Amino acid sequence: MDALLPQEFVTHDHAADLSAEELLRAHRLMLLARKLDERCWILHRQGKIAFHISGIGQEACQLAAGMALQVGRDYYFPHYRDLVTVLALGVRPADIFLGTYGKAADPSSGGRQMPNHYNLASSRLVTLSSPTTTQVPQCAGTAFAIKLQGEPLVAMCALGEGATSQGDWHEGLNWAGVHKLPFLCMVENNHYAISVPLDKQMAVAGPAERGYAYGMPGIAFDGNDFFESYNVIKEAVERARRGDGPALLEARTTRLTAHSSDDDDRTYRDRAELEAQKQRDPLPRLNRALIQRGLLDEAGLKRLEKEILAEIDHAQAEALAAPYPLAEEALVGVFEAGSVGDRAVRAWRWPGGQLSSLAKES
Ligand SMILES: Cc1ncc(C[n+]2csc(CCOP(=O)(O)OP(=O)(O)O)c2C)c(N)n1
Ligand SMILES: [Mg+2]
Repeated sequence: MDALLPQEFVTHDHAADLSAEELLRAHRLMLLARKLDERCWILHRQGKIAFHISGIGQEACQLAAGMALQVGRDYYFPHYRDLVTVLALGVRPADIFLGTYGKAADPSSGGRQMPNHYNLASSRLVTLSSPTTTQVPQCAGTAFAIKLQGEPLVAMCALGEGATSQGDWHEGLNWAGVHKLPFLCMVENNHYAISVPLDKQMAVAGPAERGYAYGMPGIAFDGNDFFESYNVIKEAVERARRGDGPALLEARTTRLTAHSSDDDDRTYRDRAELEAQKQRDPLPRLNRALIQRGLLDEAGLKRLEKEILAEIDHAQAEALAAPYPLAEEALVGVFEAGSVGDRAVRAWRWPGGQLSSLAKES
């Protein structure tokens, strides 16, 4: 069974419904994510942060997901590359730096997790575990709860194509298909799982072909084209919201960096192939689209870049000035309440999404 093409799935040009303000907001978010991502690479190479994993090249489908969901109502279980999605869902640039620097006010984990494990309770952005694919059955379970409660909501998760080889993917999609859940799975197919290429991962052209086996449409689309991505994702969200069941969305995209700051992709990736992929970079494509629509010009783009860099400087300074977690509170939120060795530990609480005062049991 071949994957569906966007034109076989999309019944309405949803992107045409986006107002000029929404398009400008979307574009600003993509540019902000790109510049923030680039800053993290610089900080890593300067030895100022320990780790970074990048969304560069994958922003169009990620942004489309962030724009298609109802913020604070629908649930999103992110992929670790989803920087622009989480910004669209309300995470602040300063929060990204708080996580990257491992500061106490990091809203994801209070500086205890690796960066990129995004979490914002008030936006129903659910943190991911480091083992890949665990978010898929968690998302299916959430979609099951939504269905039982009869709410007009959806639960969406994202992951890489390599992670679809994990059993969790099968279990989550099968459950969602059997129960016809308001569930969406977006596979960001960047054709590599660290160094392992797609054709060593699966014998089909891409994960979307597997939708048929789970009883849901599998749609392969250009994940580097914001408008096509938005049309497919919005259609799938609306379909799931009205009770017409789950969808498997395969965003064909490009990883334009090494896997992470700790990877040297020159050992396994042909430079000519990478250069060719750069022609598909989603950011210049969205820049051009807005310029063609008369919403932006070259001078306006330069001004926007300057404004965004200043915003990033400000966010970075805020995070840099923030305190680190206290050493004696290192176990809080890591272990369940009780005692660990000779230490008594209290569970982590989330009043209003903020880290609570981390008092020790006496
Ligand atoms: C269960 C598990 N196995 C291995 C890893 C190590 N690991 C982290 S990312 C990754 C590659 C994932 O590739 P893919 O799913 O294609 O996502 P991408 O990084 O390309 O976006 C691996 C093997 C892990 N985190 N969890
Ligand atoms: Mg991949």
